[in-house]
Amino acid sequence: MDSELKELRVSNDAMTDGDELQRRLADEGYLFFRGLQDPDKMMELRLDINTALQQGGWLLPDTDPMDGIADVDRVCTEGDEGYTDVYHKVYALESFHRSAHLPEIVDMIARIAGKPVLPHPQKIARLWFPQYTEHTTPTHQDYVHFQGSFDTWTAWAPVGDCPVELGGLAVLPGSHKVNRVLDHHFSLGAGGLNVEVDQFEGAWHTIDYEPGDTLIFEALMIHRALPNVTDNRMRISLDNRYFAIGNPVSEGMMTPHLTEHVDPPITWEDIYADWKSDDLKYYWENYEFPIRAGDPSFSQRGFEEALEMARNGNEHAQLHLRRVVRMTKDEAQAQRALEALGEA
Ligand SMILES: O=C(O)CCC(=O)C(=O)O
Ligand SMILES: [Fe+2]
Repeated sequence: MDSELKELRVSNDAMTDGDELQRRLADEGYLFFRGLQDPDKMMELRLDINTALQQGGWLLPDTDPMDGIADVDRVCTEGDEGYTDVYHKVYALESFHRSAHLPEIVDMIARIAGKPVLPHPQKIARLWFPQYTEHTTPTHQDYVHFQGSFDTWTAWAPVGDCPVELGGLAVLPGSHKVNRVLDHHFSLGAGGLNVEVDQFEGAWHTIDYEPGDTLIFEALMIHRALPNVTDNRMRISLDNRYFAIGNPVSEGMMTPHLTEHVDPPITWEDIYADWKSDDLKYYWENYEFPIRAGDPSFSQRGFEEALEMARNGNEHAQLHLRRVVRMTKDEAQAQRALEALGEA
C-alpha cells in the first residue's frame, strides 16, 4: 500500500456489540467490516452488473464479464453524454436494489443507530473507468449531497475485489468531529464539490477491499475516492444511505439516481419494468417520515465558482459547464454557462 495511506481498522471483533460499535463510530467516524455482506451474493450482483455493462459496450466483448475489462474508448462518467444510457440499465436491475436491503447490512446499521433504519429510495452504483483520474470523486462530506439529517449513514461496498489501485474509498478518521458542514468548492468528480483538508491531521485510511467488505460512515465524515490507475479495469461499487425511520429525508433522495440527467426524467415505473417481485417497489410508502425540500446552496455555490473559473480559462470548469449546458432544464442557468464559456 502507498506509504501515505494507512489501513482501515477492521471491526469484525465487535460485530455484535452495539455499545462498542457506537464507541468506535463516535471516535473514528467509520466502521469497516470484512465480509459483512455475503461475498457470493456480491459476486452474483457483479455478474448482473457487468453483463449489463458488456451489453452496453463498456466491457470488451469476448472477455469474461466477471473480469470487468473496460473498453477504454467508451470512457465516460457521471454527467458525460451516454453515461446514463448504460448506468440506468444497471439501475433497473432488481438485484442491485435488493442488495441495499439485505438484513446483514440493514441490521448492522440499525445496531449502530440504536433504532430501526431504512435505505433511501435512491440507491447508487459507481461505475468508474480506468485512467479517467481527474474525474475521481473529490474530498467531501456526504451531508452536502444527501442532506435530510446528520443521522444518516453511508455504506460503501465494492462489487468484487477492489485493491487500492482500482480506486476504492478512503476516509480521514476522526474528521466527523468537526461537527459541522464545511465549505465545499467546485471540483470535477462525482458530486462536483471538494473540501480542503489542511486543517486535519492524520493520514487517509483505506484497504484492499474484498467482495462483501463494507465501510460504514457518518454524514459529516470526510472521504474521497482514490484514482483508478489500473490499465483497463472498471471499478464497481455501491454507496447507499440509511436513515432512522421518522427522520427527515431530502426530496432528492426519493428519485432514481441521475434522473435529472435525462429527458424525460427516469421514473420508478421505468426502473421496475422487468422486476420479478413487488415487495421492494415503493417500500418506503409503508413508513412515516417527513420529506424535505433540498438545500440547493451547496451546488449553487459550486456553479457560481465554475462560472468564475471558466471565465478565467480553467479547463475543468469549462468541461463542467459544457455538461451543465447539455443537461440542465433551467434555461437561465444554461445561458449563464454559455456566457462564461464565451459561447452565448
Ligand atoms: O465511490 C465513489 O467514487 C464515491 C463514493 C462516495 O462518496 C460515498 O460512498 O459517499
Ligand atoms: Fe460520499
